Amino acid sequence: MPPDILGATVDPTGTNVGPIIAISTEGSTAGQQTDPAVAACGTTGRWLVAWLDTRNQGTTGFDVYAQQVAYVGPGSSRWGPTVPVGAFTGEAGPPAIDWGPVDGGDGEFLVVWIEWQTYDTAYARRVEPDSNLVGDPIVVCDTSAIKSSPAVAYAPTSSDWWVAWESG
Ligand SMILES: [Ca+2]
Repeated sequence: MPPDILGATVDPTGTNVGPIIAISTEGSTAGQQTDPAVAACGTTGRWLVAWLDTRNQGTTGFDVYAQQVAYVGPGSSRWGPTVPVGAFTGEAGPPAIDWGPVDGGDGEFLVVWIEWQTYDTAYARRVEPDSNLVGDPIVVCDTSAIKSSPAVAYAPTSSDWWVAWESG
């Protein structure tokens, strides 16, 4: 069986683990879903899970998709649509993700990944807490160095994102 993305809530003491749910539901019908990353929205309480996806391997190769999950107490369930965060014709690498209160409302998630086209490019994509994608993917770094292992965090004091990756 090709890999899918599963998840579960775990309470702070680790004594109560919620039911395991399917976050990607393509299973054996549409490629492989691997390498998940997750962040929580500080206002809605929902999580956004992003992963590497080969559902369109014949056309766009490795892509990054994302799906929100809501707490339903106890446990969790899928919320809203699965969205294509990065679906270029090149090969995407595993994503990283964080959430920040960037707009004074429900904030935004930022998903980052490395994309191989003719060389490696570090990309970021803004995702709103209703799963809308904001604008086009943002080019963070397009030098010709080999890149991998992106990471991202939000800094509330400066209202900036910090993106890091392995280079060379
Ligand atoms: Ca792709």
